[in-house]
Amino acid sequence: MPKVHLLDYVAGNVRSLVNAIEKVGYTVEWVKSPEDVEKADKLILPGVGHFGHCMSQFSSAGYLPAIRKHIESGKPFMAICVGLQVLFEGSSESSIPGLGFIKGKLDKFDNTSKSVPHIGWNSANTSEKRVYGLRPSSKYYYVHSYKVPYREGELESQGWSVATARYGDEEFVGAVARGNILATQFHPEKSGVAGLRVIKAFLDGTKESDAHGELALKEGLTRRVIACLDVRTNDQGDLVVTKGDQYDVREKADGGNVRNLGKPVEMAKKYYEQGADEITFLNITSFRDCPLADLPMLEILRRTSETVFVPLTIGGGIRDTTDTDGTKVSALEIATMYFKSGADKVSLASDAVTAAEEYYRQGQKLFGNTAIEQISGAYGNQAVVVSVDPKRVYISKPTETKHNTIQTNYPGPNGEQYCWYVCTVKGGRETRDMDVVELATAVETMGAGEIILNCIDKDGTNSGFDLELIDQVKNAISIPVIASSGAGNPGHFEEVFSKTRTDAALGAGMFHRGEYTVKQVKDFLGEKGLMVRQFES
Ligand code: 1PR
Repeated sequence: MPKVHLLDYVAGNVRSLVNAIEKVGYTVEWVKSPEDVEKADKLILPGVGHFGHCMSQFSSAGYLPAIRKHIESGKPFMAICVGLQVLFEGSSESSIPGLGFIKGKLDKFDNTSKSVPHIGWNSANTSEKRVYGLRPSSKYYYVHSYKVPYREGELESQGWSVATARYGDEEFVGAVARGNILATQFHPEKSGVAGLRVIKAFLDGTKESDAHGELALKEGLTRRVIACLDVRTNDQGDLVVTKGDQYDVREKADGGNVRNLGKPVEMAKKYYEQGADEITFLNITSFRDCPLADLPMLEILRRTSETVFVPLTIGGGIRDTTDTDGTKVSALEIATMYFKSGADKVSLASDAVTAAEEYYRQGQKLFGNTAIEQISGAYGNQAVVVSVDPKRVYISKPTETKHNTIQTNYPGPNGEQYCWYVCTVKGGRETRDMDVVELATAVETMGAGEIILNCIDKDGTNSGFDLELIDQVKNAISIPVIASSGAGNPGHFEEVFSKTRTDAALGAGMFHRGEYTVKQVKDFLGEKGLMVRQFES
């Protein structure tokens, strides 16, 4: 098989990129030192995390002259995400200058009217020719807070072909190509078949093809539909996808066995092929008493990332831990194991609540020692999700509590008109004196990039999402929120997208029980005029 060289300078999920390259018929050779760059014919620069961190990693390892030489020699060069960003002159994210191959600077998305980071599937519109297999009708997976603003004609006058995307009212650069260079702000390795096509076109050297008269669509971000798999070992010791009713995963009949809905890797693939925009795995029992290196979720991620080319999130048990042999292992080290196995994001729940309690105890000061700060510092905010497990506490009037309350249209058992949402830990088994607004704002400050907003009252009820909860949290933070718990039919997805400002919506039981497919949900959203990405085969 023909070879491509990949620069091994970043932490993060490079496994998916390797899998994607292999999928299109190439093998990967790692570049581990500047000398190795000379051996490369085709070179790919992956990128995650912070602009300045990325540039300083480069220069301290002595890569800059070697990369410059490779590019100037005219050999094929591809850069992804932060890889694209460092080709520019600089970014407001850092005072360290970029490589300056392309004129222009990055700035941050405006978060006054939309969530930042920009996470999800968006366009890469090219105006005339189809560049490296990019199609105006396809969607690509983006995850970033900083962007190159698009100003018509500016890059084109320097000879670049430009693909653009729109987020809110901001138009930005999705990809650029010129001569031997292709750089994408989106992650082609996470963009399903559309992304694989771009990687293949680059590796095959197919720079341009006709656009076949497709219209360049100007719309932006699609509605993200996520399939969530709660995973645990059942009483027979098998790893199964399960699903609780208000977090109770044991059958009412059938001897109280753990509900077994299928095998994690197979089900993830099925949802990918139905068009799921992301897959989330929650390890709901954290597999106690197992050496960390053997964590079954590592194997699940490795296998899933071979066939599933959309973002994978893993949650459960991400906290400072003592291994079975007594070795202390930090949450950051556990997260690193997951990223290396194919995860794009890690999700923290109980540990986030403990960290938030400490944050308030210390007078809302940060010391850099929480798992959220450490993981987001190393891998970027976009890699850290906090999964929140709240439940309703009803009260007659707001003065009964110091917590953030709402007036509810669904009164409590004694006709209470108000409620607040208490945070829980350990899968809902313990409550804490903290409300969901306090938790969400604290973890946003610590560097979380996204919230999975579960709701214990709604979980497994098939009665729709808790719109009041989602409104309360959306009004408090500006990072993206994934609505979770209660989805029972496609109409519930339409409802949450049209009545709240949620950034994504997640379903579990209705998919696992085979009541609806992800495709049916997306078709329904499409019929209702909401933009979705459809699976490309
Ligand atoms: O505390 O960091 O070890 O993380 C544990 C993780 O496991 C948390 O994210 C927590 O939400 C999850 N978890 C723990 N126990 C359970 C349980 O069900 N017994 N599952 C559990 C949470 C909630 C959702 C679910 C939606 C949608 N599952 O993710 O998939 O509610 O369900 P639906 O569409 O069928 O209504 P840590």
